[in-house]
Amino acid sequence: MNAEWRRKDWVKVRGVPIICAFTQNWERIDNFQARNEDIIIATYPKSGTTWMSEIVDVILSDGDTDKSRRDAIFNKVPMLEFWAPGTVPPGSQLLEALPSPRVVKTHLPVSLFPASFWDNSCKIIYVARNPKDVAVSFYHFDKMNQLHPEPGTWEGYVDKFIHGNMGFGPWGAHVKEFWALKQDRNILYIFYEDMLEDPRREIRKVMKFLGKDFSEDVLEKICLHTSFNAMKENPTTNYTAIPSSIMDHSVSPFMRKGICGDWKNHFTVSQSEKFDEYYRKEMSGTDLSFRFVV
Ligand code: PPS
Repeated sequence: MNAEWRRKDWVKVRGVPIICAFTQNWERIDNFQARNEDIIIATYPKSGTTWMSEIVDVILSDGDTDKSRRDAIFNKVPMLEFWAPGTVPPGSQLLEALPSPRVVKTHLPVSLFPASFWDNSCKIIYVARNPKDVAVSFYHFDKMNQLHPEPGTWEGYVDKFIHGNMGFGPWGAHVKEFWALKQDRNILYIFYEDMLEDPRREIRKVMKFLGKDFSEDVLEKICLHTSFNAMKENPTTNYTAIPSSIMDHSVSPFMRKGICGDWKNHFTVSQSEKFDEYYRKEMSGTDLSFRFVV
């Protein structure tokens, strides 16, 4: 990868910290032309995006898991804002070449959503995860992803998370904005912890949202294909096909643990108490809540 983009600090786009390399030619995002049939998978980073992407892809393949192995997840479900100039082409460009129905991955908060997503009433699947596990997963990801700034110490990282100094901005605003919008927009809001607890139930919700109805056998096949272990072993979903100059899996694998509660192995008691206080403040005045154990 071009050294110019390595370990650069976030660059703000209209106040939102974004991976430096992604911020080149931002008009490609603002002017992105959505299509009516587009399905958007929107998330705060490390909340189950890849899991949901593979679920949606295999649902659109009518449960044909061989078909879903046709290409790497980042080509089948391009991330709109991604770009590693000189190494990986812009997600917006990959999307332009895909036939409908396209599945679009994005971590952009509502304020940076291209207007055409709303104008076309695209279906949006939002996946949210408890912030303690998000912070842990993001920390390990920042360490292995060379396009991100170095995360520094875990102690400092907890403070950065609480103050919203994170790639794609503060977690709380992200999850709350989509929660508030789901009343009026075409948004299916799903929790990572619910997917872990009962994947069949949550996959059924996604099927229904996409207008699909499969037999229990096909549903079982989708569950197995999208289990953590299957996705960790599958080279099309485990991100090992991304150049190692971008993601260094020897530092931390992309498919790391896939559980709820790894935060207990990272937070000290005082960090956890401070974080609980932050979480209480963030969630006050909303009916949104998260599970920290399943
Ligand atoms: S990214 O980079 O923001 O798109 O990452 P994202 O895919 O949102 O989140 C990565 C975390 O999701 C876990 N994961 C899964 N968990 C359970 N089951 C399945 N199938 C699955 N696929 C991915 C992945 O391991 C990351 O979580 P951590 O806690 O780091 O293991």
